[in-house]
Amino acid sequence: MNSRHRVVRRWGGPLTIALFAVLLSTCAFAEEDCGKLPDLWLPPHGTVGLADGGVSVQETTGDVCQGGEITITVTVDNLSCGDAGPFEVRVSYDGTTNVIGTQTVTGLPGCEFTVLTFVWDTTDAPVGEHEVIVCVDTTGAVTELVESNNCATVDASVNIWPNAPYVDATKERMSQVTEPGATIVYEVILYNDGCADQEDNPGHEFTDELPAGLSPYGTGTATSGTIDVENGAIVWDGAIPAGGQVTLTYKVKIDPTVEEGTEICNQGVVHWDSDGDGSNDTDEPTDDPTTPEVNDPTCLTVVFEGDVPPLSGTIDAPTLSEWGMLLLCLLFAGSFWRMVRRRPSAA
Ligand SMILES: [Ca+2]
Ligand SMILES: [Ca+2]
Ligand SMILES: [Ca+2]
Ligand SMILES: [Ca+2]
Repeated sequence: MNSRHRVVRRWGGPLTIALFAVLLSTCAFAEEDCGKLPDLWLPPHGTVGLADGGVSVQETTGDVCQGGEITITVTVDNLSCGDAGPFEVRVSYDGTTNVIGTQTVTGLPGCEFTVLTFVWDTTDAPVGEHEVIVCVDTTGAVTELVESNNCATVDASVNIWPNAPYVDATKERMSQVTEPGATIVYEVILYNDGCADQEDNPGHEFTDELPAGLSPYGTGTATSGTIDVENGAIVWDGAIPAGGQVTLTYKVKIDPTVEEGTEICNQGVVHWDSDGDGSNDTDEPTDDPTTPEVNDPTCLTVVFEGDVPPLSGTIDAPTLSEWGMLLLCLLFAGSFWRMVRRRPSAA
């Protein structure tokens, strides 16, 4: 399973954090209700300095296959020294209307915090990437110093994967020299983020129709399955296990007559089975992983080798320094002297 980068953002804002720092000193001395309004908020994950050395936890247990459970942990803090009465905490996904769960907190004294856990049964949740959001005092039961810091994003990219294959691919050019006649190596990675294996179904699982100016060259390799050339196209047949990947490597030759400056772009296509019924029904183009654009072709520009400027930072071949030359001369002179002296005794 892909472990996607998790982002925690949209927390109450810098003002709330500044206020937290100021009120922390007040809280240190607050034994009783100070007469101020309470202020509920959701301190960013890892925030230290909560009551009794507490540290804020705002996280999910991460990606699951559809039907699996995601546990969501949230920390609600009362930023002010004023006590808060009962209030509701609601966790939702992709906005505030898709409710995962609601819990009632009976009250939160000034400067105290509480940790709640919610369990998200994803049986009926849509597959794909979701944002998990938590909001406090959703019914407006508590009058607070600040009302605008009551929602936060717990996880901006938690994935629910289908119980079927979910296949995508990257295609990267591994060769630097792009002159006419040069050999170019491509590496294609086919990966299956779904929760079911992609089988070797009827028809190819991958094809790369080479554009004008490129021809297949040599034999490709695959970490599993069978790679071949068919009517000038690279083709692959095989299975991709759930959560696994297959790497294809193949070579092409740039046509010797291609003009300098020509840009040659193309993409491979994965053919996969989105509903797991044993027939490939979905085509997905490859992505060039070296560019920020998604699902973009992999390109090269034909450049004559003689025109390529030397790599910056290259160093000239080392030359002997003057001292080195002097030393070398002395060594030569020394061995010559010994040779001359030995000759009479050898005779
Ligand atoms: Ca608040
Ligand atoms: Ca096949
Ligand atoms: Ca299918
Ligand atoms: Ca790209």
